Amino acid sequence: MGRMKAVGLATSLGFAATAVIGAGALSVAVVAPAQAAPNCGAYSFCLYQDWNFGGSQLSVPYRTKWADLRTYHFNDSTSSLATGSLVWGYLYQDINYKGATLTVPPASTITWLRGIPNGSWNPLANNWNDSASSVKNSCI
Ligand SMILES: [Ca+2]
Repeated sequence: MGRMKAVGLATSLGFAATAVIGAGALSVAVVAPAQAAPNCGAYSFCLYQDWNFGGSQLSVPYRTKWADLRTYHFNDSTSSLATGSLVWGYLYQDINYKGATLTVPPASTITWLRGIPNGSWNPLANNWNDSASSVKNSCI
Protein backbone atom coordinates (compact mmCIF):
# COMPACT_ATOMS: atom_id res chain seq x y z
CA MET A 1 0.00 0.00 0.00
CA GLY A 2 2.90 2.32 0.57
CA ARG A 3 4.58 1.35 -2.62
CA MET A 4 5.55 3.80 -5.27
CA LYS A 5 2.93 4.47 -7.87
CA ALA A 6 3.20 6.11 -11.25
CA VAL A 7 4.94 9.44 -10.95
CA GLY A 8 4.44 12.64 -12.78
CA LEU A 9 1.58 14.39 -14.51
CA ALA A 10 2.80 17.18 -16.72
CA THR A 11 0.72 20.29 -16.25
CA SER A 12 1.17 23.94 -17.00
CA LEU A 13 1.51 24.52 -13.26
CA GLY A 14 4.93 22.97 -13.24
CA PHE A 15 6.51 20.72 -10.68
CA ALA A 16 8.43 20.96 -7.47
CA ALA A 17 11.16 18.40 -7.19
CA THR A 18 10.88 17.17 -3.64
CA ALA A 19 13.42 14.65 -2.54
CA VAL A 20 15.60 11.72 -3.33
CA ILE A 21 14.65 8.96 -0.96
CA GLY A 22 16.80 5.93 -0.40
CA ALA A 23 14.99 2.60 -0.59
CA GLY A 24 17.52 0.05 0.48
CA ALA A 25 20.24 -0.06 -2.13
CA LEU A 26 18.08 1.85 -4.56
CA SER A 27 17.47 5.56 -4.71
CA VAL A 28 14.32 6.81 -6.34
CA ALA A 29 13.84 10.36 -7.48
CA VAL A 30 10.40 11.54 -6.47
CA VAL A 31 8.70 14.33 -8.35
CA ALA A 32 5.39 15.57 -7.07
CA PRO A 33 3.00 18.22 -8.30
CA ALA A 34 3.72 21.63 -6.79
CA GLN A 35 0.28 21.63 -5.24
CA ALA A 36 -1.10 18.47 -3.71
CA ALA A 37 -4.84 18.08 -3.38
CA PRO A 38 -5.55 16.37 -0.05
CA ASN A 39 -9.27 17.24 -0.21
CA CYS A 40 -9.40 17.41 3.59
CA GLY A 41 -11.90 19.70 5.33
CA ALA A 42 -10.91 22.27 7.96
CA TYR A 43 -12.14 20.03 10.79
CA SER A 44 -10.94 16.67 9.47
CA PHE A 45 -7.84 14.57 10.00
CA CYS A 46 -7.37 12.68 6.73
CA LEU A 47 -5.42 9.49 6.18
CA TYR A 48 -4.52 8.16 2.74
CA GLN A 49 -3.65 4.65 1.72
CA ASP A 50 -0.93 5.64 -0.74
CA TRP A 51 1.80 8.22 -0.77
CA ASN A 52 1.02 11.71 -2.10
CA PHE A 53 -2.62 11.49 -0.92
CA GLY A 54 -3.46 8.59 -3.23
CA GLY A 55 -5.59 5.50 -2.83
CA SER A 56 -8.40 5.23 -0.32
CA GLN A 57 -9.03 8.16 2.02
CA LEU A 58 -10.18 7.88 5.64
CA SER A 59 -11.41 11.15 7.17
CA VAL A 60 -11.48 11.26 10.96
CA PRO A 61 -14.12 13.77 12.13
CA TYR A 62 -13.48 16.53 14.65
CA ARG A 63 -13.07 15.38 18.27
CA THR A 64 -13.26 11.74 17.27
CA LYS A 65 -10.98 8.90 18.28
CA TRP A 66 -10.84 5.46 16.74
CA ALA A 67 -9.09 2.84 18.86
CA ASP A 68 -8.71 0.20 16.17
CA LEU A 69 -8.28 1.06 12.51
CA ARG A 70 -9.01 -2.55 11.57
CA THR A 71 -12.64 -1.54 11.97
CA TYR A 72 -12.19 0.83 9.04
CA HIS A 73 -10.00 -1.53 6.98
CA PHE A 74 -7.15 0.94 7.45
CA ASN A 75 -4.82 -0.81 9.88
CA ASP A 76 -1.12 -0.45 9.01
CA SER A 77 -2.19 1.19 5.76
CA THR A 78 -1.64 4.94 6.04
CA SER A 79 1.10 6.30 3.76
CA SER A 80 0.27 10.02 3.63
CA LEU A 81 -1.90 12.37 5.65
CA ALA A 82 -3.31 15.87 6.03
CA THR A 83 -4.85 17.89 8.85
CA GLY A 84 -7.50 20.54 8.39
CA SER A 85 -6.65 24.10 9.35
CA LEU A 86 -8.50 23.87 12.69
CA VAL A 87 -7.51 20.49 14.09
CA TRP A 88 -4.63 18.48 15.53
CA GLY A 89 -4.09 14.89 14.47
CA TYR A 90 -2.61 12.06 16.55
CA LEU A 91 -1.44 8.78 15.09
CA TYR A 92 -0.57 5.73 17.20
CA GLN A 93 1.48 2.80 16.09
CA ASP A 94 -0.66 0.23 17.93
CA ILE A 95 -4.36 -0.21 18.66
CA ASN A 96 -5.88 1.44 21.76
CA TYR A 97 -3.60 4.48 21.37
CA LYS A 98 -0.46 2.54 22.29
CA GLY A 99 3.06 2.56 20.94
CA ALA A 100 4.81 5.42 19.21
CA THR A 101 2.76 8.59 18.70
CA LEU A 102 2.93 11.09 15.87
CA THR A 103 1.45 14.53 16.63
CA VAL A 104 0.42 16.52 13.56
CA PRO A 105 -0.28 20.28 13.86
CA PRO A 106 -3.13 22.03 12.02
CA ALA A 107 -2.86 22.61 8.26
CA SER A 108 -0.12 20.02 7.80
CA THR A 109 0.52 17.62 4.98
CA ILE A 110 2.91 14.68 4.97
CA THR A 111 3.41 13.38 1.46
CA TRP A 112 4.99 10.11 2.48
CA LEU A 113 5.20 8.72 5.98
CA ARG A 114 8.18 6.61 5.03
CA GLY A 115 10.31 9.67 5.77
CA ILE A 116 9.03 10.00 9.35
CA PRO A 117 10.94 7.85 11.89
CA ASN A 118 8.98 6.15 14.66
CA GLY A 119 11.88 5.22 16.92
CA SER A 120 11.59 1.48 16.39
CA TRP A 121 14.70 -0.67 16.84
CA ASN A 122 13.65 -2.68 13.79
CA PRO A 123 15.28 -1.22 10.64
CA LEU A 124 12.56 -2.75 8.49
CA ALA A 125 9.77 -1.04 10.43
CA ASN A 126 11.32 2.12 11.83
CA ASN A 127 9.17 4.66 10.04
CA TRP A 128 5.50 5.59 10.01
CA ASN A 129 4.62 4.21 6.60
CA ASP A 130 1.89 1.53 6.81
CA SER A 131 2.13 1.70 10.60
CA ALA A 132 -0.78 3.62 12.18
CA SER A 133 -3.29 1.45 14.06
CA SER A 134 -5.31 4.01 16.04
CA VAL A 135 -6.04 7.69 15.60
CA LYS A 136 -7.47 10.79 17.27
CA ASN A 137 -8.62 14.13 15.94
CA SER A 138 -8.18 16.97 18.45
CA CYS A 139 -8.76 14.90 21.55
CA ILE A 140 -6.16 13.31 23.80
CA1 LIG B 1 0.52 -0.63 13.60
